[in-house]
Amino acid sequence: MELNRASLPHVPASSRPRIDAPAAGIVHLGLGAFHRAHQAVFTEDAMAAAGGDWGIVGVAPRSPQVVDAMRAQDGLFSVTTLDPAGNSTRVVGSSAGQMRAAADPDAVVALLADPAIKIVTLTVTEKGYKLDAATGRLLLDDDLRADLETGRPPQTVPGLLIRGLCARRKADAGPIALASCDNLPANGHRLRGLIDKLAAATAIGDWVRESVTFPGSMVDRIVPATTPSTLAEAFSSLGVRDRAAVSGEPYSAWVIEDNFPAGRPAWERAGAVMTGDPRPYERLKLRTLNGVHSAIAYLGAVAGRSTIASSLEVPGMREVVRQYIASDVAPSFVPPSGVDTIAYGEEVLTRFANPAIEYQTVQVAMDGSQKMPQRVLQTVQDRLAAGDVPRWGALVVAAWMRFVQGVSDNGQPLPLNDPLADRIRARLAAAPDTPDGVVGALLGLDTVFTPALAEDDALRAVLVEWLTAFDKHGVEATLVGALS
Ligand code: CS2
Repeated sequence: MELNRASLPHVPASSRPRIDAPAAGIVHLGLGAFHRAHQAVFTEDAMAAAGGDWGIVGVAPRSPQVVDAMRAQDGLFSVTTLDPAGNSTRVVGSSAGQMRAAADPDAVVALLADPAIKIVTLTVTEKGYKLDAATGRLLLDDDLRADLETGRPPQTVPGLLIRGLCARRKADAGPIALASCDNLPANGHRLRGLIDKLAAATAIGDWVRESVTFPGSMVDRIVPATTPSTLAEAFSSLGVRDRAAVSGEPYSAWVIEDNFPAGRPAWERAGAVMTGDPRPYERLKLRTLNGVHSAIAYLGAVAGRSTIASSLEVPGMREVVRQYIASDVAPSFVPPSGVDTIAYGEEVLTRFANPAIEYQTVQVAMDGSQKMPQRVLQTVQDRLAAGDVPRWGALVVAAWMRFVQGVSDNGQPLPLNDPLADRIRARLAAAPDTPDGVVGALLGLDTVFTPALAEDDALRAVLVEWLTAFDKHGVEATLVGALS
């Protein structure tokens, strides 16, 4: 039997949705596993506690699979919490429709112009914003230009949003909040910056200033990609088949800037923190959790490990990561009041070590050119500006430089899944195959490294030292040797 509204009586009562089919109030762009295990759950709990028409219409940019699966299941899907003390599975009932942006962009634009829709949330990954990762400035590439300058159905996220906002203004459908839930620094400000810039080229600049807000947020939950074992676990808990099942760790957090001009779900009733300024939390999370995640992913993948938890078992790994947090991450910013970055880092390591979560190193490693700036390079830059050469931060940068060369220490291929893959490969191919050549080639990626980093001789020298050690001894022996 398949999961759908008709089969719900067969699902254990404690796993059934907490609300009935809600009317739509939110459009979510990026219907991936993270959204389903995070915003969809918070929003269901908020509606269960305080009501409201905040059903979510989920828009998948491309992939038809999740849309087809959810449609066949009346929008229902389950989330299994992977807890070493015992898993639990619940069916989430906050969906109010599914769409595919690529197949039907006009329907998405029409929805953005519907007065019932009051919020757009986004999880479109770092690269979806078309920003220069090093500076945060808009990158007007060919795709985005075509969205803006031709009448073609929009194919980029900024193009879709601008088209939707123009339609909304024309329909006089009222104010709306666009809330980025991606791991970008000051994500609300970045989204506002890019929409302002694009809106200025249309006639809606004034309307956007008056009617559109860009609440920022810090989102946090480790949600591995769905695998056959996720589906099997959902089936055994629910007794019905769920093709859209996801799983996640027990921990879940959302800190959101409270700036929703047309109202919002009572997310605080679901455990979210509503605040005037989420940026201190974003910085803490990006530099500590995500920075350390990327560090473990690159070092672990090169050392031949497939998951984050197993990478933590590489000799020297935990200690090196602790040194990175204590010596480079913690001194690089002021944490939110009451938070100790080193203690937060320890909690993060415990979360990463959860044996039930098989988070692949290559999943975290992908899109490094888009992730490294806010996760690691800003930490490095702040340490350099304070007069220190961040040895451990440089180790993480060197690990990325080692990873993008494409072969692990045991000779296995490492996938370079990155929007800059061609540029990275071309630069490496044109440079001498020496640590010095590799460092020089990659520091020349100007949308990754700011001039302050690319031109820093002390940093360059430490990067060359680490790469030399990786080449000579491999990652494992380098980590152990570095601690002695
Ligand atoms: C991870 C994040 O894949 C990645 O890049 O670092 O998705 C991470 O799991 C989440 O940000 C945790 O909140």
